[in-house]
Amino acid sequence: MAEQATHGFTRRSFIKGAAVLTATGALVGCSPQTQNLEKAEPQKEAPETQIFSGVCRGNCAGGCFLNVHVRDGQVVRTSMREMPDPQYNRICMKGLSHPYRIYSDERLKYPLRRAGERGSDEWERISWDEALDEIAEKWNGYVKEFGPTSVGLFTGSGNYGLVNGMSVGGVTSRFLAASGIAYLNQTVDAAANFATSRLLGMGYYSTGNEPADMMNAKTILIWGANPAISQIQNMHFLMEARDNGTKLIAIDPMFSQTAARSDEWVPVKPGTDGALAFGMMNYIVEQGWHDLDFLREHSVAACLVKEADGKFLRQADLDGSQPSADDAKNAATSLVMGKDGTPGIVGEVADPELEGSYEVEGIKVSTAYQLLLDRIAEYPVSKAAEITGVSEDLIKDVAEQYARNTPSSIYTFFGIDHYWNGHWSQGCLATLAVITGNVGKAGAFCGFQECLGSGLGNAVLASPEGAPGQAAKYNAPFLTKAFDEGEYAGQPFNLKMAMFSHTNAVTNMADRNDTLSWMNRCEFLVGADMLMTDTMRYCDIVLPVAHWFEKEDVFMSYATHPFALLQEKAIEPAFESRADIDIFNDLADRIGCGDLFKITTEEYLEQVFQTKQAQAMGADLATLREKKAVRQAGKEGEAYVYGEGGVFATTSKLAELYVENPVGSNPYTEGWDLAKEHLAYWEPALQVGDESRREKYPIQLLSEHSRFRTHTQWFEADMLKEIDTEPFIKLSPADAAAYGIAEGDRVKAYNELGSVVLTAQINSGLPEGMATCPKGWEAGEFIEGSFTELFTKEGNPFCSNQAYFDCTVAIEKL
Ligand SMILES: Nc1nc2c(c(=O)[nH]1)N[C@H]1C(S)=C(S)[C@@H](COP(=O)(O)OP(=O)(O)OC[C@H]3O[C@@H](n4cnc5c(=O)[nH]c(N)nc54)[C@H](O)[C@@H]3O)O[C@H]1N2
Ligand SMILES: Nc1nc2c(c(=O)[nH]1)N[C@H]1C(S)=C(S)[C@@H](COP(=O)(O)OP(=O)(O)OC[C@H]3O[C@@H](n4cnc5c(=O)[nH]c(N)nc54)[C@H](O)[C@@H]3O)O[C@H]1N2
Ligand code: SF4
Ligand SMILES: [Mo]
Repeated sequence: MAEQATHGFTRRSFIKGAAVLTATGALVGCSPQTQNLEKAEPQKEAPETQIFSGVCRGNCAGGCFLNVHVRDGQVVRTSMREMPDPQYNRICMKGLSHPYRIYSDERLKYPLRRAGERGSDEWERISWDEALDEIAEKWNGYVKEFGPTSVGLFTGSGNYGLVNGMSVGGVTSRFLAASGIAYLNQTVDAAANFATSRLLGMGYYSTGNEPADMMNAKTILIWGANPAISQIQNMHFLMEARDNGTKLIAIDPMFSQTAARSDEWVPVKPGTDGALAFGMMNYIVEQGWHDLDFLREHSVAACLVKEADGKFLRQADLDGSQPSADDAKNAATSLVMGKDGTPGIVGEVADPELEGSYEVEGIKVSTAYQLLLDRIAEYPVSKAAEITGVSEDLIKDVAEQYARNTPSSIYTFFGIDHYWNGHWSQGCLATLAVITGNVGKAGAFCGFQECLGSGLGNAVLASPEGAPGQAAKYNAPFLTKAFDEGEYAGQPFNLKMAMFSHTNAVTNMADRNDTLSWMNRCEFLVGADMLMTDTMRYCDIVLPVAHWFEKEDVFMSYATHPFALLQEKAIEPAFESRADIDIFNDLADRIGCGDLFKITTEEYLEQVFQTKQAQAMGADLATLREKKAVRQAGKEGEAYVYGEGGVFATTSKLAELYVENPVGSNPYTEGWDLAKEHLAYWEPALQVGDESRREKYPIQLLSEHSRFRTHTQWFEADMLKEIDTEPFIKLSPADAAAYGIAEGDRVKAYNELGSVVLTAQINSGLPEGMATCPKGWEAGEFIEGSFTELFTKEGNPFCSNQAYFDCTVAIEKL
């Protein structure tokens, strides 16, 4: 029986864990936790320290470049490594704590088979062959009997490396494509990009301007983001820009750490940002501060929309023919109205009409811009003020600064995304940017100030030639419904087995009890992780995965810097852990897709550097191996700008503030209401915006991203836990007084879905009716229950997403 220490860290479990370490002898005397200073032999000669290049690559969006210091085959410390452009030199406490992760007692050491009830944490140690054979036997059996949709792979955001990670083109996407099974989609962070991308075309992992470009903006609205905590590497650009005269305006319901460092704070009511953007647009248009040239030349504003079906008018309509399938998808083939009353193709008519409704050969049309103006007219500043709680004067002031003190950027992350109405509000922000021409220029962007989201792996690993591709995509929030109904969005549903890799789904999905309930309806669960997480604890077989420094990789995806970075293999995988790519290679052989899937790290890296994108970077693998860091886009001193010159990556190359063919991500298409999807639109949030719910569950419970963790990652780094001792619920002084709660009291927060007990802190940055709790704590770390029980999985009927912030609870003092 192999013991795994649990993180409900009792002294007994610590001793048990230590005993296992002693028994294996593998790391005794070298890890920060097992070091026994009294007994250590003085070292006669200090062993030589080797330094490897490393990348910190969880989901904090940082991708910091690290030195990994290795002595005698052990990582002894990490330090910041110089980037080719020193503006991007960064490391944080987490980056400095990797040795505590590598040598943590929570590390999974061997393959394990469940030996008690699911979740009971009782295990038996098995060999890799036993584990993989058993997984393959189940897998092959289910696929044979029930077809490929009976096995699913669930991935999260654990590692953005291209070889061993889960970013587009990473090992998990190649495996999905080659094995042809179902993809279990966590549906997280899926509203903001969905909305902005529809208008500006930057893809799911949105590519923004390079972070250094913030220095070029005169005004930055920090809107639904808290970079002081959640993009800490970007914060210095904001601070330097501010020193340089850039006006920083934080739009946030709470006085966040970022708001505290901004010039102005706009306390908006949660979930009402779309209405605020509408109010600003209303005032901007009234004052004539919008950019008519930009709208005409770089957007679909002048395109004529048919009243009958909401589609753009094309020459084919006038000929009585059907537009070709390609034309029907491309706004660039639509007609605009010339000043002489003759329609012509967009881009070919000089100075087309932007406003108005017309009849062209009996067909009633309006310009897209006219439709937008009609929508904007529904939100006079007074109405926006009433909805958002922001005064009329402040709305006008922010609108004026944004539209006139330009170039302006909207720095946003996921603070708006995490509401049920997130994609609508976010679409309003992007529309505001387009109508003022604040996109596609130095200092102007709306979205994430980060670079090259999807990376180069796309072309190579994602889908090997001849691969069947994933058999189905199941969005996690609908799995319980699918089990209940035996079908998923009208298709037969028969999931029997799920594999969890790069995810801590149990702790991170909304409605923890729901996640556990659908997991328990699967007959067989497999997990692959570095650590014994709450998710691994419920699996039937658990596979130990190598830490980031124990496997070679290239990082060129989700980061707040523009560099491709090399992760050298600095040490051997600890215990019996293995690199993801090796695990998936062996599994692929056993389930019969080895021919399609199999690839070595070396082959993969070579293929990446043969792609056109890599060649455009002007670097090959040898150069990356030599320099360890290569710029992917932009130049030093000339930051990369997305959509430069107003040429966007949409099909039409235009900013599509009217979406002709909206396609939702919610698979239940009967809930789609296209009337809400063509243009900027807003309606209130689900729980937070529901006054009657508030009578029973009056307090909004917001999740804070923690400085000490990236989601659940680093929970195992004991050193950080000495600083960040327990998850607190932070209450506003007004609510604390109303409930008689003092700092340090125990508080229960609950709603119809579950409950949690934790310690209170009082925080005067919070408005009445809003509480926050740091996310990423495992159930055993709470006094009782778990914070992630409380969040609804109910998503928007058009855009599937987890609305973590759209949550209200009742609280009581215990
Ligand atoms: N209540 C609430 N819940 C939330 C949120 C919230 O605001 N409130 N926020 C949500 C958001 S924005 C996100 S993005 C999600 C994140 O959810 P997850 O993606 O589940 O986040 P992590 O906790 O980082 O879990 C990643 C797991 O991958 C493992 N891992 C790391 N590296 C590797 C590797 O190389 N190989 C393998 N196989 N595994 C590896 C880690 O040990 C960890 O267990 O959480 C969401 N959950
Ligand atoms: N240290 C650390 N960094 C991280 C992560 C982590 O776990 N730890 N996680 C990473 C991930 S996956 C993500 S998704 C990002 C998230 O990046 P951010 O979105 O920047 O993260 P949050 O800290 O959630 O900040 C959201 C802000 O929006 C505000 N907000 C809440 N509701 C509303 C609203 O209705 N309107 C407006 N205007 N603002 C609102 C909140 O008060 C908060 O200040 O962080 C990434 N970076
Ligand atoms: S956790 Fe994020 S900010 Fe900290 S070192 Fe790692 S990548 Fe950088
Ligand atoms: Mo996220």
